[in-house]
Amino acid sequence: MRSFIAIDFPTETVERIARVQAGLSVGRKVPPENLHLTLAFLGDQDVDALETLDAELSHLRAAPFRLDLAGLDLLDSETPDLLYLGVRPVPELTALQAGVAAAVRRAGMTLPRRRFRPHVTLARFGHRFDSKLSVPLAAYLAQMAGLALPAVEITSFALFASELRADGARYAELARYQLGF
Ligand code: 3AM
Repeated sequence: MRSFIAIDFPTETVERIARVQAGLSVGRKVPPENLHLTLAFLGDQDVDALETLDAELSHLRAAPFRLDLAGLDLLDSETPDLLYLGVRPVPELTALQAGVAAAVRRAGMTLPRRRFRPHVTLARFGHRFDSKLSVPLAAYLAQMAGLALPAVEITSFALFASELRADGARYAELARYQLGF
């Protein structure tokens, strides 16, 4: 099962993010039910491995925190793959991600080597970025400059399965973990 660990958001935040996406006329928008902040991408895992991981994650102790969703940005501005909402780094998020990564390793799984860059993907443009998208994208980003969303209280995170379908990814929550001591 293709799986990952992520923070998802309360309905009010999802609705606000969807309103931000509504102004975008290009790219494949992430549907509201898929909006998340990835803490760890696990790739294909069997049920036994996920059960071991579930036990590890159940023991994780991390503090709830307030997350500030900052401005919009493009991953690789020349030929962007995706548009994302930035996240103001806070020590609690860094500590949570480190704790999750340690739990994943204790469960015998390996993590991608890339550095953790917290973000919420809003839209994808595909590997062959079409330069015709540049103008509408630049206009959209200019219109959205200074975007500020209300801070969101993060009180849990979850383990998700991701099924890749022709019409996009379908996520299913496998387990949820409350933050707190
Ligand atoms: O947080 P986002 O939506 O940017 O891109 C995938 C998505 O990230 C990422 O895991 C999240 C849930 O699918 N992902 C997919 N394949 C990956 C890989 N091989 C990956 N991250 C790292 N390595």
